[in-house]
This record gives sequence, C-alpha cells and structure tokens, in this order.
Amino acid sequence: MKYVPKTYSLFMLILVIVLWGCKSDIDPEPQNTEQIDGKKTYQNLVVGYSQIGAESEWRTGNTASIKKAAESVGVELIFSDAQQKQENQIKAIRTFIAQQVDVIGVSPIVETGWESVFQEAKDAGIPIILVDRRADVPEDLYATYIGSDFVEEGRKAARVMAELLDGKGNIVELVGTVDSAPANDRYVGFREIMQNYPEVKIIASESADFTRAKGEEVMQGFLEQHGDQIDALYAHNDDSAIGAIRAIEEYGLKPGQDIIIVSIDAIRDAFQAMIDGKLNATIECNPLLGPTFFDVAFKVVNGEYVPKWIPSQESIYFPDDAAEILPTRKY
Ligand code: GYE
Repeated sequence: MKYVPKTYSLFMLILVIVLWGCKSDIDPEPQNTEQIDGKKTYQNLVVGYSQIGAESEWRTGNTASIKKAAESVGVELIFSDAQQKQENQIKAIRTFIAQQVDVIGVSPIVETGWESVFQEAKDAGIPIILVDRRADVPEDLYATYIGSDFVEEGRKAARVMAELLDGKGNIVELVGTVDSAPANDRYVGFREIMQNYPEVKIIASESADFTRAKGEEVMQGFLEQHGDQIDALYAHNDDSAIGAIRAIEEYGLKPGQDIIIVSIDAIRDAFQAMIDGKLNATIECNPLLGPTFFDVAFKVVNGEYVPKWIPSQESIYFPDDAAEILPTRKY
C-alpha cells in the first residue's frame, strides 16, 4: 500500500466537510424543487396558457416548446387553444382567473381589446405574461413581454429584398393576421426601409392570415391582376410564402427566379424551399419560447425582478447554406 502522509489525509477530510457544507449552494436551482420561505416552486405552480391556434408551423413549434418545457420543469399547465378567435382567448383567461391559477401566459391574436380582461386578472392578483405577441395595453397590466422585435424583422426583410432587387421593382405583399402585432409591425418596418428606394413599388398588399391556404389564394389573385409585372413577393411568414409558391408555379412562373421571395420565421419547410431554389431568404423569428416562459413565470410569481421585454435573438438565412443548416433546425 502506498504511504499517505497524515497531513494530506487530514486536509482531504477537511475538504470533504467543507464541500458538504456548501452542497446546497452548488445544487442546480434548488429553489425550484424545495419550498423556501413560502415561495412557489415549479412543483406547485399552476400556469394557464392561452394559445392562438395552429395556423402555421411556427405556431405548432411554439405550442410544442411550451408543452415540452412545462413537462420538463414539472409545472401544472392548463393549455387552451383559441382556434383563431379572440373571444375564445378572453373566455380562457376568465376561466383561468376562476380557477385561481398562479400566472397566465397569453399570445394575443390581435393587439387591441385586452384591457378589461387583463384588468380582471390584475384585480385577482394573477400576473399576465405576454408571449410571442404584444397587446396594446398600459404597462401595468402585464408583467413582461417575451418575444421578437417584429418591426426589426420587417426592416431586415426590406434590406434583403432591396439588395436582391438591386433597388428597383414591383413588390406584392402577403400580410399576416389583420391587427396582429407581427402583421402591423412587419408592415411598418418594411416600409420604413423601402422609403429610401424610390424605384421600389409595393403594388398590392393583402392579408393571408399567416396560412398556406390563404397565401395560395391571395397570390392567385395578385397574379391574375398583375401577372408579369410582379418582380417580388414579401410574405409576413413562411407558410403564406409556401402557399404563394404553389400559386406561382400553377401560373407558370418560377418562384425564386421570376419572382423573388423573402419571408419571415425560418421554419424547416422554408429551408427546403431555399434548397429547391424557390425562396430567396427567410428572416428568423424564434418560436421556442417555452423554457424562457416558465423561467420568467417562476420569477414573476416569486416577486423577482424581470425586465419589461425579453427579446429573442434572431438571424437571416439564405439558400447558400440552407442544406447545411436544415438538419439543425428545431422547428
Ligand atoms: O410569424 C406566424 C405565426 O406571432 C410571430 O404567428 C408569430 C407569427 C408567426 O402564425 O407564422
């Protein structure tokens, strides 16, 4: 047996005792598993969540992220799908209030019409967290907004489009859901940049409600009306662009070549469309908000500070590296 000096053994013993004493400090997030000073834990947190529906792949990716994160942290999630109706979201929030949930997450389908129901939640002492979309309400009616800068996404789309068009051409636009924050802001941000390009014209603009079916239908109308005059399409989301791609092909033109297309979200199918040469760029909008949402919900119910806006970090993707990136995409 090797000789171990006595002082060395003593040192090891002291080290073990010291480390044991520090154990609770190095455990990962112990406050989330043990009840400390009457604070809420993930295990006794009840969260109501009002989702818009399932209009796009972005949305289904967002729902999956929220449900998966709820399961992994162990909260009780009461999930409600509003099937594209604001009145269903309002009903869901009222039900959550009656159920006395600890916190409510909501992705408001449109920006306006939330004040009274948010006030009801506030009066009941239940904080509201806006996820994905903002609502046009006074700041004291919600704890925080977790999501993207949609105006900036519109600006990014315009910068990319202006470059692809070499500063001139006729654009048609597929707007998102009327009155929704992303539709309003992507509309504004795009025009803010395009006003610097006098030879770029937006010749038609209509809502496609963020869906493939509507994207196809509205693009058909644009083609019937403007045909060969259309140089480019700006779509507020990839799903509506993918619908429009079908319409362009049916019309006998080549999407991505005869008509330049830039859209927003960066879903997996957009990468496939870029690989196929049918889409020229996609501006990323991250739907994977589940983990941040529960982290923030935990902080809010326990009275910890959270900033009024928790923005997402997002990139722009082009056909050149689409094949390499597609396998890494999670939505
Ligand atoms: O871009 C679209 C979805 O609110 C950011 O909603 C979200 C938008 C997204 O239906 O695909």
